[in-house]
Amino acid sequence: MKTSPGESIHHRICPLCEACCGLEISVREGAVVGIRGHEADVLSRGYICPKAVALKDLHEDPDRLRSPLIKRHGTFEPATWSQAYAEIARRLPPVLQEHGRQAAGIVVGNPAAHKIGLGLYFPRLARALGTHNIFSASTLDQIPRHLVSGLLYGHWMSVPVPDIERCDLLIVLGANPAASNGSMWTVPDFRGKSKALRARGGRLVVIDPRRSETAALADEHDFIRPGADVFLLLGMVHTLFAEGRVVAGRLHVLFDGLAEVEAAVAPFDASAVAARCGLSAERIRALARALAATPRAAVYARIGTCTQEFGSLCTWLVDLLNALTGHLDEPGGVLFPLAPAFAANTQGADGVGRGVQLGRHRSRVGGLPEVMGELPITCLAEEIETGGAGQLRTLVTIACNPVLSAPNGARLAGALASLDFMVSMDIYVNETTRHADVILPAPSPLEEMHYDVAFAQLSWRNQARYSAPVLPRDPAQPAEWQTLLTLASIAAGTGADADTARLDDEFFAADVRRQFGDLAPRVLEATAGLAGPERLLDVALRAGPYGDRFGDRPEGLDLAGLKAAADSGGIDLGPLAPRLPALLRTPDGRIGLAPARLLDDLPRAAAALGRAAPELVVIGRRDVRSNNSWMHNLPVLAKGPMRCTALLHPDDARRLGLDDGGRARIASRTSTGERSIEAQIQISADMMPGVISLPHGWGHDLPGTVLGLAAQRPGANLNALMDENLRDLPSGNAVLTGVAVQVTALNQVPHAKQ
Ligand SMILES: Nc1nc2c(c(=O)[nH]1)N[C@H]1C(S)=C(S)[C@@H](COP(=O)(O)OP(=O)(O)OC[C@H]3O[C@@H](n4cnc5c(=O)[nH]c(N)nc54)[C@H](O)[C@@H]3O)O[C@H]1N2
Ligand SMILES: Nc1nc2c(c(=O)[nH]1)N[C@H]1C(S)=C(S)[C@@H](COP(=O)(O)OP(=O)(O)OC[C@H]3O[C@@H](n4cnc5c(=O)[nH]c(N)nc54)[C@H](O)[C@@H]3O)O[C@H]1N2
Ligand code: SF4
Ligand SMILES: [Mo]
Repeated sequence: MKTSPGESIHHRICPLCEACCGLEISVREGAVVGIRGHEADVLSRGYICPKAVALKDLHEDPDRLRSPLIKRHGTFEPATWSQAYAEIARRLPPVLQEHGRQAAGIVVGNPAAHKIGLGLYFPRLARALGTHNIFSASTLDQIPRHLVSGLLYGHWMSVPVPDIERCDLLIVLGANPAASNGSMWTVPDFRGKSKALRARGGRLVVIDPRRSETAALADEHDFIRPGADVFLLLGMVHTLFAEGRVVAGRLHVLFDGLAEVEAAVAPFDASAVAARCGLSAERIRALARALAATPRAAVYARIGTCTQEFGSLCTWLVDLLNALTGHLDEPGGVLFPLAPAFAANTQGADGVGRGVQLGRHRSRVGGLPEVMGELPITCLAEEIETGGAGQLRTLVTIACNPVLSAPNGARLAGALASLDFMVSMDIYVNETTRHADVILPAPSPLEEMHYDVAFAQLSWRNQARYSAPVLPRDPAQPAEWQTLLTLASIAAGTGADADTARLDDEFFAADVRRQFGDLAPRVLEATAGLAGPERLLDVALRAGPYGDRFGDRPEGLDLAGLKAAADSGGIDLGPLAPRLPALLRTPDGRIGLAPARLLDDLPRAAAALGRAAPELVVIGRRDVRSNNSWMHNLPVLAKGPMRCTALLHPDDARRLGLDDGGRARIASRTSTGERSIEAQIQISADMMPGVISLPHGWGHDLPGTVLGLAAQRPGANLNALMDENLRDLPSGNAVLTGVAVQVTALNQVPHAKQ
C-alpha cells in the first residue's frame, strides 16, 4: 500500500453489516481520505461493498449529533454531558419510584450488534433497571433462528452456517446475500464465493418471489408464493420420509423425535402443498431428492422466511432438512463456527448444558411469552398505551428506530409521545428519537475500538480480528459503554456522578468471581491495566477455545496478540469443522428434533394451507446502497436513482393501470385499521405476478426529524402497511412479508421523478 506524506493507514472492521469486512482507511490531517478493502484480511480478503465508503460521510455528516440534546418546551437544545445526565437523574428515578421497575423499558436496535460497547454493556443497564420490558429489533428479524437453535442445540447462538467453499449444492430461501451481504451468516463476498461454487460444478438454487440479485447468480430460481415456504419445506421433509431418503448419518445416535417428525409432516405430501407454494409437486420432490443425493449440500434461509407467519417452523424445517440428509455438522454442509470469544457453546462442560428457558415472563397486555429475555417489539405500543400496574411510562432506546422499522409506526409514535420520560442513545434526531426528552450521542465508529462479539460466532471461517480506533474521540464524548454505566448508576439510584471506571471495575470483578471462582484472583491480576470492553475481550479470548488460559497455554490467543495482528489482517483460525456433540448444551446432551413448542404450531399451518392466497401481497427487499432506516442521509449512498420503489410484474401493472415511474396508493387492512402509503411504481419482470416488493426503513417525511438529505427523498414507509398483531407465535417475531394489499393508481406521469 502506497501512502503519500502525512498519510496514515488504519485497519478497521466495517460496522455496517454482518459481513464484517476488513477495511483499509487512509487518514490525512485528521480526515479520512480513502477507504478500500483490506486485501490481507483473513475473513473478507479485500472485499467491500459501496456502503463501506459511506463511513466517511457518516463521520462527517453535519446532522450526526456531536453533543447531547435536552428537550425543553418541545424543542431540542444542545447540552453538555453533565447537564444531560443531570436531567436524566432528575426525571427517571421518580418514575421508577412511583410506578415500579416494570414501568421502564429498553428498546435495542440493530447497530448494537456492531458496537462492542453497546452489546457488552447493555445488560448492565438492563439489570440496573430491573425490568422485564426488553425489546429489540430481533423480534423483527432473526428470533425464530435463535429459538430453533435454543431448542435443538441448547443455546441461542448455536447457528449452523453453510460451508460454502466445499458445498456442491446450496439452496437459498428468503435471503438475498448478493445485496444484503448475508445474515446470521457472516460471509463477505457471497457473490465471489457462489461463483466459485458454480465454477467447480456446484449448483446454486434460489427460492424467492423476486428474481433477486442472488437469484440472478443462481443455476435455478423458483418463484414461491410469499409466506408459503413452510409448506414447501414440509413437502420436502415429507418427501424424504415417503421415499426412504432419510440418511442415517453420524448424528443419528444423537437424534430424538424422528418418528414424531415423520408423523407431524404426514399431512403435507408435496402434492398437497404445491398449489399453495406455486412450485409443482414434482419440483418440490426433486429439490428434496437433490438435497439427499448430493453428498455436500446445504439449505440456508433468512429474513424472508423468518419474518412470516410460520417463521419458527420454517427455520426448524430448514435445520431438519440439513439434519435428515446428513448435511448437519458436515464439511460441505452446514457447520457451527468455533468462535474465539464470548460463545456460550464453548463454555462449561462439553456436550451438555442447561438448555434454554422460555416464557419466564409474559407481556402484560398481550400475554406473549419472552424468548431469549425479550418481548415482541410489536407489543411495545400497547404496553405504553394500556393503563394499570406495570404500564410502561419511561423508555431508553438504544440505536433503534422502531417508528420506521416496526409495524404501525404511527401508533408507536403516538405512544412514545405519551411517555413520562424517554432517553435515546442515538446519533440522529430521527423518526423515533424526536420523541425523546434527552438524546445521548455516540462516537463515530471510526473513533472506537471494535471486535465482533456476535458475528465471529456466525462466520464462514473461524477467525479473530480486532480494530483500534482510527481517529481520536472528542474528550467530552464518552464511549457508549461509559454512557450505559452512567445510566445504570442513575437507574440503580446511585446518581449521575458515578465514577464509571470504578463501576466498571466492580462489575468486572463480580463477573470474574462468578465465572472463574477460585481462579478469579489470577484472572484479575492478568488483566490489570485494562478496562471497558477491551478487558472483557481479553478475558473472553484467553478463556476461549484458542486462548492462552491466562498463561497455561502461552502460544494461545490474548488481546495483545490480536492487536498485534490487526494490520496483517487478523488471525485465521481455519475452516469450520464438525463440532457435534461437544457443542450441545441441551440438558440431556441430545438433539430433540421434534420440540413440542414447534409441533404445537403445525395445526395452525395445516389450517393456513386451506386458506385462499390473496390476489396481491407485499414483500420486502434490501438495496446494496441502503441500510435499514438510517443510512439515507449519507451523500455517497443517497445519490443515483430512487431506491424506495414498489416493484411489480408487468401483468399486474397492466391490470391495475399502473405506469412505470407513476405513483400509486398501496393499502392494507390490518387488525387495527386500514392504512395506506404512496409509492413510486417500478415495473419489473423479475417479480412474481401477484407480488409487490418495497424496501423498509423509508418514510423520512415526519415532522421534527433532523435528516436534511434523507428528507429530500423521503420514500414510503412499508411498515405502515404491516399489522402489529400478526406474529409468528412460537417466537413472537413480526410478520413482515406476504401481507395482502390493494394498489390503486394515483397520478400517471410516466417520467415523474420522486
Ligand atoms: N418491513 C420490514 N421491516 C423490517 C425489516 C424488513 O425486512 N422488512 N427488517 C428488520 C430488521 S432485519 C432489522 S435488523 C430492523 C432494524 O431495526 P432498527 O434497529 O430499529 O433500525 P435501524 O434502521 O437499524 O436503526 C438504527 C438506529 O441506530 C442509530 N445508530 C446508528 N449508529 C449508531 C451508533 O453507533 N450508536 C447509536 N447509539 N445509535 C446508532 C440510527 O440513527 C438509528 O436510529 O428493521 C426491521 N424492520
Ligand atoms: N444493503 C443492505 N444490506 C443489509 C441490510 C440493508 O438494509 N441493506 N440490512 C441488514 C440486516 S439488518 C439484515 S437482517 C440482513 C438481511 O439479509 P437477507 O436475509 O439476505 O434479507 P433481504 O436482502 O431482505 O432478502 C430477503 C429476500 O427474501 C425474499 N422474500 C420475501 N418474502 C419471502 C417469502 O415469503 N419467501 C421467500 N422464500 N422469500 C421471500 C425477498 O424477495 C428478498 O430477496 O441484511 C443486512 N444487510
Ligand atoms: S458488505 Fe457490509 S461489512 Fe462489508 S463493506 Fe459492505 S457494509 Fe461493510
Ligand atoms: Mo436485521
